[in-house]
Amino acid sequence: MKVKPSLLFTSVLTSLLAAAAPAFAAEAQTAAHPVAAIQDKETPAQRDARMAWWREARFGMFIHWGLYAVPAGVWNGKPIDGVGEWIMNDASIPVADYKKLAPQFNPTQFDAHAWVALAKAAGMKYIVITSKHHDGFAMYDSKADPFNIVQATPFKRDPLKELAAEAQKQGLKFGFYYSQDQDWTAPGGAAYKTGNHAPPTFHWDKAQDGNFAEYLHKKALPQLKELLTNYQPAPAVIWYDTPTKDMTPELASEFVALTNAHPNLIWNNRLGGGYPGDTETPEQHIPAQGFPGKDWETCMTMNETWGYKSTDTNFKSTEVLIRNLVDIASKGGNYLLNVGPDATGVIPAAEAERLREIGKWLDVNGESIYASGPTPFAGDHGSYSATEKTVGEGKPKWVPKWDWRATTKKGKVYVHLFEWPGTTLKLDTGKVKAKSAYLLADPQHAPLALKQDGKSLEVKLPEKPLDPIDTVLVLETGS
Ligand code: JFZ
Repeated sequence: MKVKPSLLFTSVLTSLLAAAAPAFAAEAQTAAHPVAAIQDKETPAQRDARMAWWREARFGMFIHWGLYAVPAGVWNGKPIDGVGEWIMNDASIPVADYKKLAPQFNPTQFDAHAWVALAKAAGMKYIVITSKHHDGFAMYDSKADPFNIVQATPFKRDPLKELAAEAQKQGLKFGFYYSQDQDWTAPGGAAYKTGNHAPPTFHWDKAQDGNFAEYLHKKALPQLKELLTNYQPAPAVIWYDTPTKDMTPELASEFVALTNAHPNLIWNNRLGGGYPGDTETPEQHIPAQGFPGKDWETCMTMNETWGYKSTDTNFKSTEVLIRNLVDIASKGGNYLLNVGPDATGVIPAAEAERLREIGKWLDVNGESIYASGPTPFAGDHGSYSATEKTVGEGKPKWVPKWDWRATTKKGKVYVHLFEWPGTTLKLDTGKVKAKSAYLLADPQHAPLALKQDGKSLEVKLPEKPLDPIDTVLVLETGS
């Protein structure tokens, strides 16, 4: 994984991925992989065709939903630090006790139509939902393992089947997150270290001990096969997570052999075993320069947890969320924004409200986001802090400047004005030559007075922004 130092962020995963996947040339990849992946074999044109919908989508919904929504961040009356879906690990809950949550999980308010309609109202084009997280609980009808929502809960329904059908009905792409490596309730499944859990397994219950390859053969691979074949339409995305060093190239290749049978599938860079997958997955941050020349997707929480936590109300504002979406689009990436439904099956109101507000902005300004290209202007939009450092790594922290961003389409540059410059906007446009200008939120698209003098452009603007968060100025370049 060849990334600029500034893009590195601290985590076990990053270092493991870096160790497992040294920078390699495209031709060398095939040789290094026991099974050549689709990415090793396809032509650039085939890859463009496979990635086309994803590159145009720009905005997706991540859903973390599982048994952990029942304790919702509290165990034995004590609030547990950390993200909600990690409660089993963070509170060292024995396997047998965790499994007792299943009979308590009855999300009768779950409404696939409403969830998909909300994603659609938000302007999202795809959904990725946890089919099994690190706790090993399958949120679908799995014949491969009985610890699942159909067999182990009073709910008995397969919400993923309902969501897949709804997504198709409402025209959204649909995919599965699957924790292929960590599994804290299946013998042999891996566990990342938290607290005082001891190496080499970091298990906290003997019931977790076993053989990793056997776990893969008995549970993870059969479940992946179910997910790839039992759903109509077949999933558009498989989102792997947290590989460990136990995921050798040989073991990872067994996953690749399964996904290779699905030539339209897109999968991320978290399988392990040195397979780069299709997409870079920066988490909880937006890299300063994006990943030029690569497909990438920032995944992010709306508050500070992925899985529902009753105590976490620290929600980002709609303004921050819209600016993040624009910032990401201006660097050519996608935004996979998370919701954490509760144990009754409801997406928290604070999350739904923000999503609807983003959707209202996109209703007017979506043209500047969907299928857009990155900024035509040079330079990173921000600076490295002289005082603040990244956590753990100690590198200067990237501090974005939130004044404006730009996205592009053929013949157009969209200047997203976060800070209203007053009645005159001056821009150093370099090679970009504007022939005319208007505001996207102006239904008349009335032309704005404009003066271009070499590299510098001056546009006359109204006194007030048309949108308090982001008013989009369209520059028509004619080419
Ligand atoms: C992983 C999961 O452990 C987490 O529960 C959630 O599903 C999230 C989307 O993915 O968490 C990670 C993965 C990678 C890093 C940090 C947390 N990382 O690279 O810093």
